[in-house]
Amino acid sequence: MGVLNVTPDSFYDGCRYFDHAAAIAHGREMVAAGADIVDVGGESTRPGADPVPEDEELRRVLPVVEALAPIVRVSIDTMKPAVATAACQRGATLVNDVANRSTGAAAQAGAGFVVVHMRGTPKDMQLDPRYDDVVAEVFGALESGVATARRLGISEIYVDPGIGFGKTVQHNLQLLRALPRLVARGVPVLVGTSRKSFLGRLAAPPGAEPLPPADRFEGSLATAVWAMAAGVAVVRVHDVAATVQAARLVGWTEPEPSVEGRVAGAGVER
Ligand code: HH2
Repeated sequence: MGVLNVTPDSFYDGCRYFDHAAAIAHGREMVAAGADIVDVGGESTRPGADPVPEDEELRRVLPVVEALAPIVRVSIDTMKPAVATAACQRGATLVNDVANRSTGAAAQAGAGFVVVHMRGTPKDMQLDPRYDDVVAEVFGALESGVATARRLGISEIYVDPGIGFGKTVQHNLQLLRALPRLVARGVPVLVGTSRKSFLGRLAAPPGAEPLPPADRFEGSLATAVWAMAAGVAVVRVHDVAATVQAARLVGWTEPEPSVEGRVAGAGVER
């Protein structure tokens, strides 16, 4: 899943694709690079972000959804049911709402739905996130989100532990370590770590400032590969070409030959 933020203020790609033509061109690039889904968003959910009025969000995303839907599966990244509905009318077939407000809109549209865990709102989620047992609490919340989505008749459902959405570095790491257990619960898992701030903190040398988003590529790829190895169904990334290459290397996107097959083959060649 390639990230396409039609925003002036997203934490990594803000402003780059705020112009519709630039956004559509980048969407096409991601498709050419191997993205199976393009996730179009018109409102940043970075920590501290201010909400965007509905009419402005619609203005940002709808032309982009409409232009890309004929060539790739489009998901709509929104916290507003009305935006989800309008995007589905323009061709989006997956609703990705980190606030889980759009379950009804997704059901009404016959779209798939991503149940995401977020503690609080983007404005306040990183102020002082606390859990007794982050893994148990996140898994529990996802389970009840899935139950709601199923009750409304949605058949294609993903769960996402919401890396960075009301979580400390340690919470994020605990959730990443627990991915195999989340996968084992049977609902396809989607994960987004791409360029997020915990990677900048973890990768910085001791005592140094956290790395900025531009320097978080290696951490993004490493965690995407970890997620693939854990068996997730979808990774949400900014760097599609590199992630697709990594997916091929570990045999994630193609069932045959397996990783073992490739390793064995390489051995024969040597
Ligand atoms: N992360 C972001 C936005 N949407 N959706 C899901 N399901 N999972 C995520 O981890 C996720 C998400 C934040 O990243 P980005 O879109 O790059 O930034 P911004 O919110 O600043 O636009």
